[in-house]
Amino acid sequence: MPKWVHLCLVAVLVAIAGCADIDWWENASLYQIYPRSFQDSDGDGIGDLKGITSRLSYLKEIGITATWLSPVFTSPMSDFGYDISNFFDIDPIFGTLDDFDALIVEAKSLGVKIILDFVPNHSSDENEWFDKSVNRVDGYDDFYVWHDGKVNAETGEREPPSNWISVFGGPQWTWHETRQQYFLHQFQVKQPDLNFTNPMVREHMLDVLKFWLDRGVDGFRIDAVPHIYEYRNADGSYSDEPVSGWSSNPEAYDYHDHIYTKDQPATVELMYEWRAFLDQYRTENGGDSRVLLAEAFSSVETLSAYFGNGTHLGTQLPMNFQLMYLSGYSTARDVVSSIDYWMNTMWTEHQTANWVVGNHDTNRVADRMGAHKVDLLNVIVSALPGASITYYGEEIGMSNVDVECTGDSCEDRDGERTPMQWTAGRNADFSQGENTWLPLNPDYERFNVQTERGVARSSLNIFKGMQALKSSSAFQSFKQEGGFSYEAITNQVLQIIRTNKYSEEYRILVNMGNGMEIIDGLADKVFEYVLTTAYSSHHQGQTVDLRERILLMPYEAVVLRWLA
Ligand SMILES: *[C@@H]1O[C@H](CO)[C@@H](O)[C@H](O)[C@H]1NC(C)=O
Ligand SMILES: *[C@@H]1O[C@H](CO)[C@@H](O)[C@H](O)[C@H]1NC(C)=O
Ligand SMILES: *[C@@H]1O[C@H](CO)[C@@H](O)[C@H](O)[C@H]1NC(C)=O
Ligand SMILES: CC(=O)N[C@H]1CO[C@H](CO)[C@@H](O)[C@@H]1O
Ligand SMILES: [Ca+2]
Ligand SMILES: [Ca+2]
Repeated sequence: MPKWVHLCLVAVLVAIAGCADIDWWENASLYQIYPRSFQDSDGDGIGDLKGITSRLSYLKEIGITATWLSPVFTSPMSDFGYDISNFFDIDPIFGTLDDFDALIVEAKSLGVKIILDFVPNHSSDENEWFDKSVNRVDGYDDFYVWHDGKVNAETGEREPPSNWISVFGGPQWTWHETRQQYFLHQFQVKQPDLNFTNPMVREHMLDVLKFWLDRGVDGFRIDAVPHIYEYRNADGSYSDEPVSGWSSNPEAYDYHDHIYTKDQPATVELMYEWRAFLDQYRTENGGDSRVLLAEAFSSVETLSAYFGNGTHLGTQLPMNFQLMYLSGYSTARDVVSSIDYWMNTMWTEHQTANWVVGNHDTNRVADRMGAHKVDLLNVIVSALPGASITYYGEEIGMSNVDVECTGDSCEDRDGERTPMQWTAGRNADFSQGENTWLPLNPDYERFNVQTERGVARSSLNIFKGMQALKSSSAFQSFKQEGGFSYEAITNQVLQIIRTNKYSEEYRILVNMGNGMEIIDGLADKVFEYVLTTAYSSHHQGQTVDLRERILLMPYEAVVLRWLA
């Protein structure tokens, strides 16, 4: 049985505002830019803000509502900007505050929203706050998580307060000679954790949010949300975390079950606090809703609490990574399970959905699932209700590069961070310089924006076609009359149906498998092909009688329409 979800009914019960009103983020097409790799404007081989500004019209072209930028703040770049030394400024690598203001002006004139990456889980150890805390400057004493450690009863030696292991491996506690205490760092040593139970820390963070809101940003993507709080015993000591059984390496993060350092209940309250702050800001300053995206690799139940609990609103977009766990072997039934995992909880409780396709920490779809499935995933996320979140380059089918790791400036996540492929020209037009900070994928002469604009069923044109459908009346109506359904009609064929009150009906069929599929008697109507992918033997405008049969080629996706 298909899973039909009639939304108007639910929405009417929930919101007096009525089911026709949806806020911009509810069905947004979001796009993540990794600033080092999007566009270089000054020839140093590293992408920057001026570069992004010069490419914003491209986002408009492909139907993007809002883009979120990985960190551009001042940083010693020990973790590529996820270690912030000044939350109130732009790193010179990326430009200046003036460049940022110019970016906002251009974005506003194009109608593309800008979301900034916000990294509250820690600061850089080169941040002046840390320096003040080390030296116990009045008010900053408790800004970070300090502890004397404990004394080993047998040896009499000093030991860290607990056995906690950092996300990148090795102890979470490091001794600080000057202050003569341990400090906590859930990530690198150069990333000391802030003490979020300290109201002054929270106030400083709200100052940061306000600073960027005043400069015109539309929201924030909050990094590493589950790691914000740690559990401390009433007597100020810390308990050891139990062995998880998932790893045999005692130095590895997975060696422990993180019951004291992840998903602490106070995290949810912090999300409510920030949401209230953004809503208040909007009340005072007008404009569209400001949004929070939360990066949280947590259970859907935890994400549900982030979204809100009935009395409090939280992050509008707790990011849904389910589709990122699919592999090359995933069948249509697997896709349905991934969709179910979210819909059964988040849609049922909050009528909200978002679908992340990729990010800067995970292999690209072409590598995770295979190059022939890039378009399939792009079709699926646009066909599902809610917001889609695309990592730059996925719309043209970019793939990972085997980056050879030499020196300390590269790491294993570089493969999916290579420069954006704009044209078949030198450096793919990413940079006019001699070298680029990471090598370009040698396939850029084939997979690039300019070339793909001219190829009828290129990844780019399929992406654009799906964006156009997503914003069309049938796809907008997901909270109005009508609804949508999804099911695996065979082991390998996924069907998504979208209908609206104008009696339009769309059927999206996706063949995840490498075999041809023939489906008999799927519906009692004749449909028209409105979009077909590269492996398809049919073209836009042709019709198919679903009372008889439809044939799907391996890895083919089609969008069919029936008009009463
Ligand atoms: C965090 O700061 C508060 C002061 O606001 C203090 O009571 C608490 O002990 C500090 N926590 C840690 C772990 O240092
Ligand atoms: C929602 O969360 C807040 C803050 O934790 C809490 O005070 C409130 O009671 C919760 N409401 C419900 C309905 O659970
Ligand atoms: C979201 O829906 C609105 C209408 O409610 C529509 O105008 C807009 O284009 C849709 N956004 C996207 C990205 O599809
Ligand atoms: C979940 C996670 O690891 N999030 C971020 C928190 O901070 C580290 C270190 O800066 C980042 O690398 C992570 O992306
Ligand atoms: Ca540059
Ligand atoms: Ca923390």
